[in-house]
Amino acid sequence: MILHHAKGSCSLGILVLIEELGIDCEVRYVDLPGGEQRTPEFLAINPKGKVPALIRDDGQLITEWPAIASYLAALKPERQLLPADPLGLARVLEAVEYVVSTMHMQGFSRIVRPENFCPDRDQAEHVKERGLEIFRSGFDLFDRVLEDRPFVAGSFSIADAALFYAEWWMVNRLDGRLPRNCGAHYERLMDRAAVRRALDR
Ligand SMILES: N[C@@H](CCC(=O)N[C@@H](CS)C(=O)NCC(=O)O)C(=O)O
Repeated sequence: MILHHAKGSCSLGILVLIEELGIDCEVRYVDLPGGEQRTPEFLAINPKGKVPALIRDDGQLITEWPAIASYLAALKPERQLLPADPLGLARVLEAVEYVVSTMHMQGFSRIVRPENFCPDRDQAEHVKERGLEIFRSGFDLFDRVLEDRPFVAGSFSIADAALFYAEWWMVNRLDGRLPRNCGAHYERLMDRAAVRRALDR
């Protein structure tokens, strides 16, 4: 398998899962600030021009964070990173969707790419502020979830890898202010050997 990955991007969460699951996977780095994702060479790999992009050994491409994470978890069902029971499955997927669709795509994207939301440059600060509000309210929500448990769905799951990449952004790319339980969750993840290996790759 090959993971097309960019350091400091949401594909960090996928790399965490690859390390957690012990999956043999080559990592190919994509230079997002340099615009490599828009080159004909990369678009031939992933026409969406995004990371993460996973290529199976048979050449099939899998895109979209929730789909890649679910696929990887399903390769090692014994690890239960995606619960088998219907309610547990729903809880994990609703958390993943919220991180990816709301916190990332509606919140963080407004902060780093305000021009994608409003072409008027005068409005950029307003768009960024709204993005930060959305991003922060996501952490407030997870902070309540994490009040009585170490991981989003009780035990470690793909939802924790999703929340981790958002927390990593808050700590390393924004002002670092995470509410108490999310801060503890971030430290808990940083203490995991698999997470350290993912960050070192
Ligand atoms: N919906 C996609 C979002 C992926 C995404 O936005 N990736 C960002 C990095 S965090 C990217 O590749 N950005 C490059 C660009 O938009 O030019 C997913 O869930 O995988």
